[in-house]
Amino acid sequence: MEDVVYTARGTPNIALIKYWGKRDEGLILPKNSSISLTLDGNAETVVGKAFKLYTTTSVVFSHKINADFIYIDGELQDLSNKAVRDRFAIIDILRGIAKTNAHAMVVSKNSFPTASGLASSASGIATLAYIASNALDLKLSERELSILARRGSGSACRSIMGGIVKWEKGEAKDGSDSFARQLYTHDYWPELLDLIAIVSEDKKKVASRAGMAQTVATSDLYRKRLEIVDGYAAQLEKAIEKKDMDVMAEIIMKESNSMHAVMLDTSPPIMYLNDISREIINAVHEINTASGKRICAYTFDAGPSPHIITTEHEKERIVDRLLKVEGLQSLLLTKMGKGPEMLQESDALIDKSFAPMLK
Ligand code: 2P0
Repeated sequence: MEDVVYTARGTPNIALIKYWGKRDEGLILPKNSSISLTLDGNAETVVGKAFKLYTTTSVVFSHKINADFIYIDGELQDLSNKAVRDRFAIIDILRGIAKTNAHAMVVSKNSFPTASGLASSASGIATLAYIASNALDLKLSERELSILARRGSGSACRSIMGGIVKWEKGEAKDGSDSFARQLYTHDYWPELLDLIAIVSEDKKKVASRAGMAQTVATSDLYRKRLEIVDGYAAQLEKAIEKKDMDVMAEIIMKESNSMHAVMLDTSPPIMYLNDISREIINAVHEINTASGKRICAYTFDAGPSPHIITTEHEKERIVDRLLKVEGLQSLLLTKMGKGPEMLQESDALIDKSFAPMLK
């Protein structure tokens, strides 16, 4: 399998029950279980700049390369830096499984702004785990792939599969029971939509990895969150089973607020939301109050841009309201997607002489 360029694309996920805090920093084991929707990369632009939500990654393992080279959005990653090396530890793990010492050339590009709170690390690391294991012909199970992706970035373990996904926190010290599994396929609830209201494309000031460690170390409110969050997950699973948007919306919003509350309780406080985020929070509550039931919910990642979860039937009135928000940069519409997929040779980002094509 060596010396052949393989290419795949994957997509971000949006957590409805959030992962924020590790019980093991090295193995990336979470304090609580989390639930997410894997997104369809083929987002529609309602207004503003057109984005698709794909990470496309090409990889080749070869003895003709004298070191590992990893390019993300045209930038060569500095593998002499330990934090960067840790992100890409899965290359070494895979080499160990495949019993090869071939070096890897990886070229990856996001069709959306990196590190703006749009889960580029989930999408990027999940796609890398998927394509690098394929390139080495390892035929890993979804469970093994999820554990592998987790080693690069926690939330990446959920982007290995499509639809509605649960990352079970697990109990084992070695992380062998901490992986994501699919609760429902992408077509379980075709009317379910995600409207992504982009309110800023700036790079975030506090990286999730450092931020969550700081929360675990300093937030008292965080202990309370850990008592509550698994209960939210169980309630959400039931609401999803019944396709009960009213109950689901309440849990999704409370859960997002819970995470941002412990961020604020961190010392020094972590504040990802801005005035436009807060205006959208109010708008969503206004819409729900006027409807007499909850028809939509906001949820924020580690960034100021909300995802508004709703259904096709309610789309127009919510879009109309969001378009009135001053400062909204783009509005994207997507739904659940299928997870990573192989692409053709013609989509490769590495040419036949192993030169990166930074297109
Ligand atoms: C999540 N986030 O569940 C939460 C919600 C951000 C807010 O997972 O240190 O990039 O690589 O495991 O996965 C972002 O954290 O952190 C994240 P690491 P990751 O989606």
